Amino acid sequence: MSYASQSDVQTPAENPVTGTTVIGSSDAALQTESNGVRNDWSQAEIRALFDLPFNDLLFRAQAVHRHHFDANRVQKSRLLSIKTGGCPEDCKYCPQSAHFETGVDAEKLMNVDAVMAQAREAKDGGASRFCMGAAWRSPKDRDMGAIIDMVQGVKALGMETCMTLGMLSGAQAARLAEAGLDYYNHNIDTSEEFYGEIITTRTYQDRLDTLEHVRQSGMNVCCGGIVGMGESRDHRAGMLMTLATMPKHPESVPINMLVQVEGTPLTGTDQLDILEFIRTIAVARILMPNSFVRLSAGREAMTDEAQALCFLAGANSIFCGEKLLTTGNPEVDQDDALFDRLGIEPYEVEEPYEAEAGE
Ligand code: SAM
Ligand code: DTB
Ligand code: SF4
Repeated sequence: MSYASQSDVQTPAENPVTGTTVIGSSDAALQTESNGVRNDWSQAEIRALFDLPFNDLLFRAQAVHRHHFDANRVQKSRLLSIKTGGCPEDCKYCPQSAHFETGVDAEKLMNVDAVMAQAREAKDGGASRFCMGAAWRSPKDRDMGAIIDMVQGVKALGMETCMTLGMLSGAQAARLAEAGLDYYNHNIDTSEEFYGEIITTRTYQDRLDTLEHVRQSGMNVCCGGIVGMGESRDHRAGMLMTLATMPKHPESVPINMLVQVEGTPLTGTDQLDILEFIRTIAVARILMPNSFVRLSAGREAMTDEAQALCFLAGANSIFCGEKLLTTGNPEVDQDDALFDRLGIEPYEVEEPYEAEAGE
């Protein structure tokens, strides 16, 4: 059934993620698709969503979004690079890889006090989650003590914690979960078919193995990817299919627009049409209706209008603060002004995700 024919009658529904009552549609297809989260999407179905007329796709994504979330709320996370540069991996998009001359110098792991000072600042700036990133292939056991102190310290401030440290063993994931880490970010980055064009120092299966360790540990999974790396629409559909066919969808799905950094092999790649980026957000929203879809890297180069369309397409999370890990992000005042103009309120602290059985 087409959503274009949906009735105007709206019924309040309980949002499974935020617990708030939202206005949803009474349309039968929407109820089925959005309440019974699906994990069996096919490549053809996903490609058909991408191929919809833009207005139909956005209408449909917004309908799904409203059924699950307050459409006027966006979650804010703050990023900090706790260990910058000198990474042994060769990800062609990344300014922190030691394989490329990008002007990003290798630094040591920050000390816990310095991280805490940044976390306090992030909290004062309205972030509800603090995400700490390290340019590692995987953490060394000798670093785990400091990492755990950071998790516990930031949690004590009343913020949610997220880390992205590279590949984890099952034992490392269990240790982080035990320390109270709320989210682990580990992106699949692109489709399995395109992966080898972008990274040669690890495999797609390595990524999936770590994601499985994180899932088994009980932590929330934050997993998404990058678009604008020269991939095809089928590759974008394939990336979303991997995410949307996981036995349980990632609770958080960052969609990054490639930030082209001088010195990385992907500099000079044809810019992806911003409307195609917005389509990717919309399709992610339809496929994973209970997940927070994060409009991640690339916002600095986007107009306010493009970002507004991303929110209309179902993005409901951003990184706030002038810096991502090593590259720029919009000024806080600029984001506040945009939220005001759009009537968007930030989530204070995101409610824990409570997935239903079978998701
Ligand atoms: N080293 C860890 C890893 O790769 O999992 C954690 C840090 S890594 C920088 C985290 C993510 O940042 C990558 O998976 C990628 O999706 C994203 N990223 C890195 N460089 C980027 C760029 N230039 N543009 C957009 N996203 C980027
Ligand atoms: C994610 O998906 N995007 C963030 C976060 N997870 C760690 C990182 C974006 C990095 C952009 C390039 C940089 O600033 O170095
Ligand atoms: Fe290293 Fe992560 Fe950058 Fe790849 S994306 S080079 S693993 S920091």
